[in-house]
Amino acid sequence: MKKNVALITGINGQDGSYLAEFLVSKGYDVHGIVQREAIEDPSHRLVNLRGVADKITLHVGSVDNHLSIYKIVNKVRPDECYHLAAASFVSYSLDDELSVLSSNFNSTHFLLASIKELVPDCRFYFAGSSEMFGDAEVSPQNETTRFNPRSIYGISKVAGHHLVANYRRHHNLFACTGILYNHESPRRGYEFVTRKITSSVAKIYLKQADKIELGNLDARRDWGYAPEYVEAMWQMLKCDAPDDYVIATGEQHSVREFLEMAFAVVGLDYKNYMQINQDYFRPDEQVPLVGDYRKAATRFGWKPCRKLVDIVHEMVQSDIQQLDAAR
Ligand code: F7E
Repeated sequence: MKKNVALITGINGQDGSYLAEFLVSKGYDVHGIVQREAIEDPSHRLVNLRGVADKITLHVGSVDNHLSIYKIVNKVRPDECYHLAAASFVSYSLDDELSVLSSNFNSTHFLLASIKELVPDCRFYFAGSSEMFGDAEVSPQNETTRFNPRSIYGISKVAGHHLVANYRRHHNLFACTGILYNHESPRRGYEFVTRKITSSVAKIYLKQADKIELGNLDARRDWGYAPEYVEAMWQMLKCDAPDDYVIATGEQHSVREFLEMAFAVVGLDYKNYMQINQDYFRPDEQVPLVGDYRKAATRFGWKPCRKLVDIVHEMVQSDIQQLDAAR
């Protein structure tokens, strides 16, 4: 029997690598698009794909280049395409950020246009974000909540989402947006607050550092577990009809709570190591970003399982092991 073929952009990132592992376990023929630099420097840039490297096919290409995307889609002829690649760090400065807008929007457009032309039956997943709600007007947010983005990143995701909805309506593509809230794991990038904390705790514990600098400890987020969130992406594409879904835990925690949990893993008190740095502050949020995932639960039975305290534990332990192994 012919295997299902999946194409993933951003395959070497946190979500892409978990999704690749998940789809391989489901018997898929998995293909991914990576930049030339990743192939040249696999020990750093393809590290997340270690477990499945010999079971997947990587294609060098640029999601910013229509011809490059078109050729890969034509070669792979996917049944499902997961568009995860994006400039994803959130900054509220509007200076020098236009490249985020054009690159995030164009890559989505190039993929959708290539799919429509070459493989119109291919099911398409677009990685939306809670940043689309931005300065949210209600809490928790669901699929009917008005978008009110406050960062170029959020604006780029709202624009991509509208593009997806247009291809669905006017070109009959099976295209979905997953509006994912923060989701963490040992593969999270070091620039995000959770990994910044767990990697610093590991360094402090191993006496390789003596402080951690953070911004607003009272900022709150809805933090889930990345491996569970990639399953929701796949489940969305398995539904009878395309639609958009909020994927979240419905619980909010502060950065301070995350810090406490992370230091508790190694039996230390964060107050002895903390330094506040105003550079990392962002404008205050009036209404917290917390997601209502009931539509996903009702339609395809998705629910978050892993508790934040267990996610934090896994991340700290993994960072300690990595530092230990490098000694
Ligand atoms: O910030 C606060 C910061 O950078 C979380 C991306 O995956 O999720 C992620 O975006 C919170 C914010 O993630 C520091 O102000 C305090 O309130 O980990 P973050 P994010 O901006 O929420 C969404 C859903 C995405 O789609 C994005 O792509 O933590 N915070 N002190 C700090 N944040 C950082 N980075 N560094 C600090 O020192």
